[in-house]
Amino acid sequence: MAARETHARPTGARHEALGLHPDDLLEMYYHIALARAIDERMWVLQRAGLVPFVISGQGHEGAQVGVMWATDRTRDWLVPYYRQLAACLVRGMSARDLMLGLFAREGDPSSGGRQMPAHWADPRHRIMTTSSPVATQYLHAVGIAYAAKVRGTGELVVTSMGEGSTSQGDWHEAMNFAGVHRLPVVFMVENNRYAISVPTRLQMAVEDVAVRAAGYGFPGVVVDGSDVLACYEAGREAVRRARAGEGPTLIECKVERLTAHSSEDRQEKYRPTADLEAARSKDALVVFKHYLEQVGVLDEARYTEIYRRIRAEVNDATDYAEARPMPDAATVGRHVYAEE
Ligand SMILES: Cc1ncc(C[n+]2csc(CCOP(=O)(O)OP(=O)(O)O)c2C)c(N)n1
Ligand SMILES: [Mg+2]
Repeated sequence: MAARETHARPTGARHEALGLHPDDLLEMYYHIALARAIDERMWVLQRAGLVPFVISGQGHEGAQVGVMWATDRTRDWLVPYYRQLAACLVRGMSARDLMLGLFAREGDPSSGGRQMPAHWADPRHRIMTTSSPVATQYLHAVGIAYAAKVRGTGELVVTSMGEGSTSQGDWHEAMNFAGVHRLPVVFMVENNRYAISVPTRLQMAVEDVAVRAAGYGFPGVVVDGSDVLACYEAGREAVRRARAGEGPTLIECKVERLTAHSSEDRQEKYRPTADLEAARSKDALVVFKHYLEQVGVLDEARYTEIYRRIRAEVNDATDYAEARPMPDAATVGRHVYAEE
């Protein structure tokens, strides 16, 4: 984290009540903007035929950065889902790491170039591998949280998924087990109102996923995912509860999916244009920038500097990953069959 150069006087602004320094806010904004820039570059590379597939975190970044900012990046765990590019950046993965995975190159920390894109993992940063069947990550998170509790390590686990995935039995089993054993886990649901083309009203008979937490004996809260500070505040309280042995919390962030489900989807087939336009007005990247300008933390010079840094990082990561070799063909059986 950058040295604290800013010494603004107290103004009664929301971030001050949360104990966030202006330099924290700038770092949070940088992570949101970097995630967006990497994601946008991924689409360009996919459309150019250089990489096979993209599934986007665009519209989810503010919620992820807000909640993750409340965790301890040296000891807590993340069991991510495919839209959590921004969460992985907060945990310490670099633009190069992410691009290595996209290009499936040697040295990709997620899988050594073996998994499809967006199946994030990084043992160096306690990011557990993302499984393709949705909702399995909640079970993995609960297993890690159970181990942390038994061992008394004081660690906690954050995991996340979309609202559609909460229809899976795995989700309910994980919620129940975590509630019974009061496990140190922060459950996120990133509710973007669609599961591919299926809208929420065809997926569940309640308005908010969060109400279901009551059935498992712990709190569920709804947060506006475009409000980064509100997400941070919810994350902080969930982390406090987990650390104090009070058990899990479910944080439902209402977010917007700003792209099609993936590069294999055409959302204009099922999503009205007005719906997408309304979503764009709830983009945390824009909303948070306005906040930072209002409280005098972000000015033209800082903004230009942040984007100069981001452009350089994304260009470097793209060139670096593209130039790396493919994994050695002789290692094709690694992690599948035992090696001599
Ligand atoms: C068990 C399982 N069923 C179906 C799929 C195919 N699938 C991948 S993503 C997805 C939609 C998930 O929607 P949601 O949980 O709302 O997450 P979002 O993509 O909207 O963030 C589906 C059905 C899968 N990967 N795993
Ligand atoms: Mg969804």
